[in-house]
Amino acid sequence: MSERLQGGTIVAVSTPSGCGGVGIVRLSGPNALDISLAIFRPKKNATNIPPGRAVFGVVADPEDGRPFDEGFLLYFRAPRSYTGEDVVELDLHGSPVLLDEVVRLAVKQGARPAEPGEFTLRAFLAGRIDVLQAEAVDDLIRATSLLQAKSAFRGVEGALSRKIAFLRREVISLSAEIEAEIEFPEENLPSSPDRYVEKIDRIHSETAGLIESYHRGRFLSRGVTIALVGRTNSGKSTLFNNLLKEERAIVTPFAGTTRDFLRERFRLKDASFNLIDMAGLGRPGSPVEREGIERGIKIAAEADGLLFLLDGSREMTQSDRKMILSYRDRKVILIVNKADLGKKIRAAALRRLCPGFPIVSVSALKGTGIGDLRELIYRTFRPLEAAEDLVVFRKRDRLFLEEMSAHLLQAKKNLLFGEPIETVAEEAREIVSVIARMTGEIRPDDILNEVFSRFCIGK
Ligand SMILES: Nc1nc2c(ncn2[C@@H]2O[C@H](COP(=O)(O)OP(=O)(O)O)[C@@H](O)[C@H]2O)c(=O)[nH]1
Ligand SMILES: [Mg+2]
Repeated sequence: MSERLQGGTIVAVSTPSGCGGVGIVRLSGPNALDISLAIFRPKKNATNIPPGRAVFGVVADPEDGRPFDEGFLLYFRAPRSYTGEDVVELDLHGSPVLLDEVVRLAVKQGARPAEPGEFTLRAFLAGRIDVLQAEAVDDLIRATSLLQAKSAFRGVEGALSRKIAFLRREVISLSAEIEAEIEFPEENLPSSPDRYVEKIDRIHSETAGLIESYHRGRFLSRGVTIALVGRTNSGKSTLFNNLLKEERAIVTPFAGTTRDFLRERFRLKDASFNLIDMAGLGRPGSPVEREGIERGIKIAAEADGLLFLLDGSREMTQSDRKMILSYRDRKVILIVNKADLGKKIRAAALRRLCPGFPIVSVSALKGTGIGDLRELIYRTFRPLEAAEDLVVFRKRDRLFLEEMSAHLLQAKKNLLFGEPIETVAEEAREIVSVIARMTGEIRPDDILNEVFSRFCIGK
């Protein structure tokens, strides 16, 4: 980290490693342009490089002058760049060998290889973004679904920062009122705990809303976990494979084929799901299967949603009914499988058993009804109502919010129990300092380390 806070010009390959049509080497710092022009030769002998315009040219080792690639140089003059410093991007062919060579040459010319997140750190140090926005940049890069990416982008734009700034203003105005009451007791300002309490409640409910959003954020970043449950041989593994569109799980006509559980990620539209296949519930045929069933029950208990499979070509048994009812309080889709073999289970009977659960009839083997099922899965288990929802993705931020919440509750308690008003003012000051740590306004090194060291190199 000590190195991170030093100046100088940094360089890194900013595109992912591997071959691609285009690869970008990025430099930032006072000598970004000079260093680049030692390696990059514009085709048209440009005496000055205009900022914000692509200049065509070749790259070469200054020692032998022989070009080894061609591409564009883009110059962003300070302070109008991502980092707030002079930034140059060299747009070349996406060959790792070639891009590494350009970085090596830039280092020879006096640049320093960038550490993970150092470009974004510089943007932060230049005051272009706060820590919350920097985190959002990383969330955006690492998003596993479009929904998460869209939500993270709102953070990059500063939606969470603005919300926190708003809460800060509210706390400061509360504390100003209280301070006035303390400072000028002779003016006999009416002490108004009710009004203070009301204000604290409002700030607290906004804070609690953000804390709550963290759970949705986890769905967005980790995917919603859905477990396939039902009796053995109902077709869980067949459906698992069908939903994933690959032959992942072993399928046989023998009961008890699946014992270990399988977990695979799949995407539906803008959302990401983790699907789990496991042993069929019911009476185990072997000790191995028994272990599988016990794990299965645990997995089902922890999953965010359940797909309950029934073999529709057979009558429902009493144990099927009991099993379904045991999941009464969960998010469940009831699936009547093996529709191609004729229907022994009537939807009406199922509906009576569990009025709240959506029911769909499919043939996992033939693939009929799978489109409807996908649509239903998406509608039932989709993590967010709208990408516009403000979401807190980071545990770090959740912890700060929880700290705020604790101080707010303490302040309220002090008011209600008639503690001296100074103690309430003290809580308000604590909250402002928590917010300052959260946004990076106060920035001890450990915060910087925690936030930026997890970035990719080149961002
Ligand atoms: N006819 C028919 N057979 C199916 C269907 N789905 C699964 N099966 C068969 O049922 C048997 C058990 O399937 P499997 O997926 O292993 O069930 P699991 O034990 O619940 O995982 C296999 O022989 C499958 O081919 C279906 O929709 N129609
Ligand atoms: Mg199976």
